[in-house]
Amino acid sequence: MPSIDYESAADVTKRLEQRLVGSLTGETSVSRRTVLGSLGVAGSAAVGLGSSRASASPGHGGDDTHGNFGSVGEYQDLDFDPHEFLTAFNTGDSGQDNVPQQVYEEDGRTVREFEFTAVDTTITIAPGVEFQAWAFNGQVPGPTIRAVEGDLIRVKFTNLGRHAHTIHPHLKNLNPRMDGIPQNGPGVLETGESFTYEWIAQPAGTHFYHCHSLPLKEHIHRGLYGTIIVDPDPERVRENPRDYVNYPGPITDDMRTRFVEEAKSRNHEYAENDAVNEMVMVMNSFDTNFDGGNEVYAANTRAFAYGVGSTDGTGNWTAGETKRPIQIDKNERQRVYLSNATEFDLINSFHTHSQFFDYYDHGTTLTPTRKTVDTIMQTQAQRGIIELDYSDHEPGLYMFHAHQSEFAELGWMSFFEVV
Ligand SMILES: [Cu+2]
Repeated sequence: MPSIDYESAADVTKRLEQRLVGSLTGETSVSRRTVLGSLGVAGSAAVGLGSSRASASPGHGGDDTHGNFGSVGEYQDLDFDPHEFLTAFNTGDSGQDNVPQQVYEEDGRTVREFEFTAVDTTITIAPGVEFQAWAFNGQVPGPTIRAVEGDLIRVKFTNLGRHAHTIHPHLKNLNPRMDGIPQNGPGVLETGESFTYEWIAQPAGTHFYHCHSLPLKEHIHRGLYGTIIVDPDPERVRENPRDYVNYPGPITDDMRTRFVEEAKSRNHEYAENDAVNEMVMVMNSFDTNFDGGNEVYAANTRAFAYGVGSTDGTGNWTAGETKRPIQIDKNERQRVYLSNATEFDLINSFHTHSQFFDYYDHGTTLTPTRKTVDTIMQTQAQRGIIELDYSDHEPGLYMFHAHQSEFAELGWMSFFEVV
């Protein structure tokens, strides 16, 4: 048997997506069991896709199941691109067009200022499948904020949604007014209200922000969350190396030098960081029928967005193709900032095929908290850094996905394309 090739990878992506989309668009009250449990039910539900075919055959086997797929093969809403989002860091200096931002000095401190709005909007979570979301700057996940340890992050927030919202950051925050909960500071912001949050970027690591209005799970599940990356300051690392490692022994000069180098590789203002391919993945989920359980899972919102679509097999993707693996250079160090924004399920996970990786829990240490593992799990709001080395691997497709296997079948399945 050949190892996984483009055609079979595209086929498995297509089949899973077809089954998921078919069930969701055909049955308003579809449960995840419907998708996972019975292909027969999924097949009959596919009648609702807008096709006149009354007998869409059940999932596996028959080639004709694929012929019906073209109408929903592309995402309709192209405003949000999971592939662009993957590497979109808003630093104040540069970032996304829909995130007004600037960087300046104030009282000897670097300020990174961002304008956030909360809006009610419709997002696309699978081809032809929409979800009524509440979203920061119109997108789910919200924009990724990136600062350097010790900077001031200033977020001018205006609520343009129909519900009351806040922004609560998972940072070490010394001022209760800035905690973004209903009980402190400005409390919840009603429609049309504004508040400027100010947070010191600390500690270094991968962090999370989300709306903290009640009911909390609904405000998070609807889409009001995102990632804050705090780059370590190499000079602070040189002075206080112990703050960045779980290591009780003596710190030698060699170790100190190594930690400083590692910090530079994490800091977007240093050339050492250019050598690392950095990505942001937010594991999320959608309860499309609001029954308290998720029907769709994804990394960065769109089910199977990093699966395999049509290609010529050499990494050239058809124009307009929205479903494609994440292409990486095998000689480049790979770093994933991963957070878990999944509601209704206690944990989510990340598993790599044919590969082991280092994991830095919360990203707050410069040495791995787990070394050489192929699966990690994160509870809600937990996050961390995953670092991968594909230099030994042959070029080709390497799958990664949630290893709650249900989540993988319901959208959280992806590939790296190593070139
Ligand atoms: Cu809210």
